[in-house]
Amino acid sequence: MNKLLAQKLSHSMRRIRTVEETIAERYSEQQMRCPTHLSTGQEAVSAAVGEILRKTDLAVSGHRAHAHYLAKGGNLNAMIAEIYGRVTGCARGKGGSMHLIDESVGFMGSTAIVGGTVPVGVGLGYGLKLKGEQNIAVIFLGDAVVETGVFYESINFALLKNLPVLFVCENNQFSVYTPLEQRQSTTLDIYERVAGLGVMTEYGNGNDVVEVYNKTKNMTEKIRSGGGPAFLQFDTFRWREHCGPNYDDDLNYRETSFIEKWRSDEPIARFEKYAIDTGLLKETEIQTNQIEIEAEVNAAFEFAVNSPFPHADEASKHVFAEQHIKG
Ligand SMILES: Cc1ncc(C[n+]2csc(CCOP(=O)(O)OP(=O)(O)O)c2C)c(N)n1
Repeated sequence: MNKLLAQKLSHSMRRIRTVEETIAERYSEQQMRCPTHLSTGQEAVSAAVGEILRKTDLAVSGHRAHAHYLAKGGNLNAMIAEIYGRVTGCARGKGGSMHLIDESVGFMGSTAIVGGTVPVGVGLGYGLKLKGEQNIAVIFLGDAVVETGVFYESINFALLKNLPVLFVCENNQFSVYTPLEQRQSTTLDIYERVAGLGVMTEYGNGNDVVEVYNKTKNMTEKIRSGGGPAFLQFDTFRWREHCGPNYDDDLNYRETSFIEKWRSDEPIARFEKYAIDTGLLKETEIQTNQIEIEAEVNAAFEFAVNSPFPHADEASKHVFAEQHIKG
């Protein structure tokens, strides 16, 4: 760890959190009219993986995609405008929070269908391999994706073709309100089951950005040198409700002791304590950084609010069906 990397990781995690918390704060203004799945508390995985990926690598995600899109270099103004349904949005205001895309930075899309982008990511990896490039395809997924059939088909194909694909599983231990142990056999942990399929795997604390960084770096190097697909499992914790801007701890689907354990080990405070204690960062630098981030985020919301809605003529433009018919 050096100072520059420490600055980047702190900046990236704070930027993601500030974006998510500003969405939560402003959601009740009723101008963001799409569902939003926030990543507050889960910032470390995106920040660390985002630092390692190259612009020419490709990434896909699911419904909880804001952090992945930003970490891959997606445009903040375009993301907020997308959530506001404006024509300046990254999907021209037609996708909303769950359908982010920016091909110019290799963020190849996110969808609301759990597991839906897994085969897409594997296909992207196949394309990269055929082109003989050293780039990799990253698939961000939640723990519930491991319950879908397409996940296993995709792993099989990635292995069969020895594809440069990295599966990054953020295990926040819940699928909406249902805990992992009511959905999956826990005889083996997720990464142990996946290892049984023959994939390189690694497991770590998803709230420890240094651990995520080191383990991901190590794995991406193996993939780039032809080692085939790999699966990373990072355990973490979502602060807010599954979908929406609120806290829902009053519903009691997560034990208070569980919430307190994870909240007390949250990724930003954990990392910055380490960085300050070891002289990598100063408190004043962090504060200045936060002020700059807030200015950037506020400007993005201003951009969105002042952008026009798409014209009605655009309704059937830039959609798959139209492309297909014209095809
Ligand atoms: C195929 C499919 N089944 C069910 C749903 C409803 N659904 C939306 S999000 C979600 C939970 C996903 O959990 P996980 O993948 O662990 O991600 P997290 O929300 O915890 O980040 C479910 C079941 C869906 N969108 N798609």
